[in-house]
Amino acid sequence: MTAAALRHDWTRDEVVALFALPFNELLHRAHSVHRAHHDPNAVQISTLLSIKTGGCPEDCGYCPQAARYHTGVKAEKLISMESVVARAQAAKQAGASRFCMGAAWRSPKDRDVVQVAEIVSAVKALGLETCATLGMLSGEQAQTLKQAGLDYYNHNLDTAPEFYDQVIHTRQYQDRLDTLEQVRQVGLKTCCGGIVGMGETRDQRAGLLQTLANLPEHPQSVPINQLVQVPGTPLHGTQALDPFEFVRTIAVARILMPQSMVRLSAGRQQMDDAVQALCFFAGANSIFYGEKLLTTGNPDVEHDRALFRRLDLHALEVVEEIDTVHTDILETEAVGSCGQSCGCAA
Ligand code: SAM
Ligand code: DTB
Ligand code: SF4
Repeated sequence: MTAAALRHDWTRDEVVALFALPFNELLHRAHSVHRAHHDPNAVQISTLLSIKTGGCPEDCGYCPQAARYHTGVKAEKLISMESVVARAQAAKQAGASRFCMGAAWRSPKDRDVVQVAEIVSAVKALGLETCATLGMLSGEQAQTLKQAGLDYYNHNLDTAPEFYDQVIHTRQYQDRLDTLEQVRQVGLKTCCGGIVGMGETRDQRAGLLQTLANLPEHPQSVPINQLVQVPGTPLHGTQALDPFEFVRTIAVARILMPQSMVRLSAGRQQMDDAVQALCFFAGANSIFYGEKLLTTGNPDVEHDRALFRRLDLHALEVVEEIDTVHTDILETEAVGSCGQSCGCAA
């Protein structure tokens, strides 16, 4: 399959029809799109750190960091630049190419953004790509972060517009779209996706992906999270999603946003290795790597290394828009951009 033109005019019916394809047909189509745009054996590695944990005033029904739910997460202040840099250094040594910093804010104060901007510059100086997720931003705040060297801003739409008010009541869908617009305006790349397994219908899963694909630009990174059910949150006890429906969601995301990195995000610890393998076949090409997400667990590093070996996957390092392969950490072969282990410099 050759690379197709990017579309921003998907109808709900078209997206629902993709979900409804026979499973093997859907995976074949998604994998064909994947191969036309990406090395099918390369997976980008991001490490996540919570730089300001808990005590959030929002009421997101899935989130252990909302102050109003009794989840056992202790509210903490913004951590020091030294601690972040030490964790970023360790992440780089462990093989991560991107370091993502998350803060449990509804929207940061200007003085918070100044502090985070200093942290971003220090992490960037280590040679890592930087990503931050701090809540809603003004245009000026986005500009401050851009100038500090931030590469990506993560701000998820989380679900379909029509399901949003069943999950979150303290802000509107439009607020999320507005922040994404500010972020794009200053030239930051967007990392934007959502959560599945929150009790939404298939039509609503299609609605999330339709909205993401119809944004003015496809988000460069699309994190697809499976709800991590945390006791004390309103969504704890929601009926779990059929794993094959999760794989379908990844496949449809790949078809709709062919050039984006589709990240198999939260929920991997609860996911069977075989399901993860299907997700990589269906077009997922990015993961969070490291034992913790923000407050919940992620697979052990050793487990992920073994999974990469079993599936012959290698870590992708992105250097100045040119994809190269990270060879030293995850015990992979050097691969030229021709996609083969032939030792060529292509
Ligand atoms: N406070 C900021 C915000 O909401 O944009 C940034 C941090 S927030 C924790 C980042 C994202 O984590 C959320 O948008 C949501 O998609 C994801 N998330 C939070 N709790 C989750 C859970 N229990 N399971 C899966 N994803 C979750
Ligand atoms: C995203 O889409 N998933 C990450 C990251 N962006 C910030 C967060 C997942 C959080 C899972 C729950 C927790 O660990 O607190
Ligand atoms: Fe706060 Fe973000 Fe959690 Fe919502 S998802 S409660 S905004 S930390």
